[in-house]
Amino acid sequence: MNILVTGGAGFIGSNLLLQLVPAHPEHRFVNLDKLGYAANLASLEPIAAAPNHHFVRCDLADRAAVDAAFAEHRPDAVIHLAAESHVDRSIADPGSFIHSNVVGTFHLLEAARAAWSGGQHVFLHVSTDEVFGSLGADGFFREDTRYDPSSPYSASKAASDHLVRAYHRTFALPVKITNCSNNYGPRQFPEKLIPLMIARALEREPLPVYGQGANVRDWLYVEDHCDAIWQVFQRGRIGETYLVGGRNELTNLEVVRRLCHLVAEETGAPVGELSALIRFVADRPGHDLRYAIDPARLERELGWRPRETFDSGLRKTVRWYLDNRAWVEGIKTGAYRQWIDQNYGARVGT
Ligand code: NAD
Ligand code: TDX
Repeated sequence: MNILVTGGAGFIGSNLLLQLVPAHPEHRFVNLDKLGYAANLASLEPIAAAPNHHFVRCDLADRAAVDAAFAEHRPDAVIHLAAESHVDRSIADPGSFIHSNVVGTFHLLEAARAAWSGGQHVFLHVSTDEVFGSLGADGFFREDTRYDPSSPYSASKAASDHLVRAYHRTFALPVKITNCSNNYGPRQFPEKLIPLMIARALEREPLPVYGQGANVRDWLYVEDHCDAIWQVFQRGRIGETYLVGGRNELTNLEVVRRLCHLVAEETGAPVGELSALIRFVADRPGHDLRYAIDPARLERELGWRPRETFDSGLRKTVRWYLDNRAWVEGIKTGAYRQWIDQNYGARVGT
């Protein structure tokens, strides 16, 4: 089978392809990515020469380029991960989220609709729990939870989910959707909470916690998300949605404190020195209080279970960043420093 994976040079996409390419020589994986700031070809080095992995640089916002990629590679199936993915950047610059996440998804859907008639096809759209907005102290997101996005990022992902469902109902496109909670693990761009805090703790830079650090996220190790994506792709029902999460809720402050302990253990630094770097800074506008997934459908129908605990996954993650300092240093370009100054300069100064 020819499987088009979009966003395959990003965090989740590269981890997914590193699992699938060696394990499935019977499939050909076409990795389509525009190589935006969060992409990293160094993450794909272990599979760069694999005969069943083919990289295509393409921006989904460019309709003609998407049609040309479809015509050349004739995918039987799509796993759609490409998106602008960082909430804070969507507050600073919403337009790029509309182009990539909404218009890009529309172009991909149109290309699949034009190319596929009959036969065995799947369009798996990878989305987020942020489309549901915020929970209060109780309750869980389920497949029938009402959409209520808070940020330009989550609104753009909600719009893309709606488009994907509409193409199923209207044009019988064989779609599936997953909505997953917060991922962490190797190869995540150090703008997201966990890799940002690891990178800054190693440099003894202030650790900026928004508000009082009381917001709750439901963390899942990236390889467990990748397993869920592959199981839904293979065995999930057409037209269905599956929520993915590890039943692992923590406040942001708990996460940052655990990271300080782990980095201290792994490097021999005194934990007090790292914890003293924590700063409570101006909150994110529209900051959702709590996310929590009920993954019962995925567990019941497909037998999915996460393999990592938060302790084991977080330790693996810290070790990966320690063992791959060059990967992080390669990212710390002018553009990265500019983002850090823009988002944290005034906050950490206060
Ligand atoms: P990421 O930012 O690390 O990677 C996204 C990739 O998509 C990058 O390589 C980027 O170059 C590419 N891309 C962006 N716009 C594109 C365009 N217009 N055309 C082609 N390529 C484009 O993000 P990630 O964390 O790997 O997330 C992947 C997907 O999973 C996203 O759709 C995201 O919404 C979803 N998701 C992420 C999480 C999480 O915690 N990271 C949780 C649930 C769902
Ligand atoms: O510097 C920070 N300080 C801080 O307190 C950053 C970057 C984040 N935070 C807080 C905000 C959130 O409550 O930590 C929490 C996690 O923040 P992010 O890592 O930015 O993730 P989040 O906003 O929860 O969204 C993530 O999970 C869902 C991904 O970025 C999305 O792509 C995914 O859809």
